[in-house]
Amino acid sequence: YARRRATTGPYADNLNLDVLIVGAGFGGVFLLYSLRKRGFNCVIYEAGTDLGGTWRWNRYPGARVDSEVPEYEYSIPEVWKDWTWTTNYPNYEELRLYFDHVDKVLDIKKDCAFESVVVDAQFHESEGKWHVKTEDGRIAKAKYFIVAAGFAAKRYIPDFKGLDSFEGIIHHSSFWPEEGVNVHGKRCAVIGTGASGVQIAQEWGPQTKQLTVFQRTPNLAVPMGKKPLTREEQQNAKVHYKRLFELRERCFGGFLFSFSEKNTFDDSPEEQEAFFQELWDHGGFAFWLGTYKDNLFNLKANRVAYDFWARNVRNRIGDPRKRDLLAPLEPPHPFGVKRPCLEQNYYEQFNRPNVEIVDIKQNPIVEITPKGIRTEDGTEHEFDVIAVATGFDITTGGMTNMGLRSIHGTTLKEEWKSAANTYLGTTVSGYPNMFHLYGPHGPTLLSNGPSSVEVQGRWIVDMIKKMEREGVKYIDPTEEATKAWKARINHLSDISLFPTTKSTYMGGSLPGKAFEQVNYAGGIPAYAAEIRQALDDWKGFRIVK
Ligand code: N01
Repeated sequence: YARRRATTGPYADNLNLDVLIVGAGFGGVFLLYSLRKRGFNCVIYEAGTDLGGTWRWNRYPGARVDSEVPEYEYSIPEVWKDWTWTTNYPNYEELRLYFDHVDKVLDIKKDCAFESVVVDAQFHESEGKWHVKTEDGRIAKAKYFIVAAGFAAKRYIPDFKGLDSFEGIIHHSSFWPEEGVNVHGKRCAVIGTGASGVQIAQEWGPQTKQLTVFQRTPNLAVPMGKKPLTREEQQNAKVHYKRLFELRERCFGGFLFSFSEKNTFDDSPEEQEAFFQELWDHGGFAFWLGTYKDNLFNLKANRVAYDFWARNVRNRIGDPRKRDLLAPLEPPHPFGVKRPCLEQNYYEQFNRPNVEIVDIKQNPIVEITPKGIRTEDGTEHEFDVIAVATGFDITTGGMTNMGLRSIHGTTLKEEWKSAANTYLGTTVSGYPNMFHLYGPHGPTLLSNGPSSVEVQGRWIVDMIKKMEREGVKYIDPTEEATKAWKARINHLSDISLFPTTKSTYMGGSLPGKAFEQVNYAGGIPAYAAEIRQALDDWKGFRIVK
């Protein structure tokens, strides 16, 4: 507490800043580095205890990134030139070491106040400054306020009856104990089969006495293709890095591949099979974001991809009942409208005698009991450890839960109850000089994080530079521009198959949350071009000097 009440430095009360950033993950760190370099006085407020954002919180067993080296890192040469990964898909521990390296090179932490949870923030028009309050009562003022809280800042735990009565160990995937949980010889459960649940199950299968996966919807997971990387290979590849980092911003999802130029039925069935096999063997998201360009638009075409997926996965599962639950012949939803998880040997886990699956769509969880989980059919499944991998108040939750108040006195939480509204996926009307990134209405969940963050981050830096150059006190996006952007977000989604399915793209699992697209679905290159336009002529902004 004494440290937080310092008179100078990032923990000081009454800080007066150019820029206050919330979040010390990929986005916040990039902005601190970029703005500080240009002479702005910036501080990061971070709820956690170190850099790394999602990789500090998501330390559940098996947590591993789903973008391949070197997609998932900064394009900053000082950072990549001396950094070496051990594998092409690093785990959370290695990503934390990466952030230690980033700090060593860019000296980030000296301007970070950790364990600083923002509870109230409002822009004061007369002063032209944000007043931001933390949980422990500190106040900071800043001309610019940047929310870089990420898409997974607010975890979602279903309101299961009896949740507190469980006598064993129970944790949400994004709040796993730092010291881990010993599951050897234990009876364990995983609730949820998103990327977190799949990764936990894959890790626990070989370790536990008994593992039960509670599945509501099958995850249409695809092979990760994880392999070790040597220092030499990476050194050799680094001559191409500059070009690769430019290339990733020209690819739809900010990965190093884009959709094919072809539609599915441009190819014969034999050619389709060969193409899918090539993507499958490549591993990673190639089978999703490197496939035929009509896959996410044409249900008939999508079915061809689904059938290839199901054939390949079903071959890996011995038990017919488990096979039908994990990879049904009829698609639970079109392939790729929910983000597929990258797996290594997820499906093989279900060939182990100790691994079971319960279909909670047919037989829902009715309560958590002192001994375990009771399902509708009356069975009480007994456990020592339960992992709740039920996701987040996805994408919008970070912004709606930090006490943001508009200049009209309304709260963002109330305003966004029925629908999120932004302009360009970086600003919100009524919240002048506030920018957000890797959140609502950006490419976010449809993209590789660092690519999105750098595109949006550079735009924010350029906007702030332009404002300073032109002596602007504040900017506020207009209602009209906001409506037009919302229409654009909806249009890009409505022409695709995304609205067919409830998913993290369409607002997520949280009961009562609006069913609507919360990502820009037109891809990173189109997004970058659209937001650039507003820099030329202030299009869509009210300007106050
Ligand atoms: O969460 P999710 P996540 N009762 O929302 C189920 C990314 N990520 O933490 O599909 C029972 O995806 C829900 O079922 P359903 C990831 O890509 C990336 O896994 O709604 N079950 C679903 O199975 C994603 O964008 C990485 O029917 C309930 C699961 O819980 C985001 O983070 C690793 C339920 C939630 O899945 C979140 O992923 C981890 C209920 N009441 C995460 N409510 C990598 O980089 C929900 N579910 C590898």
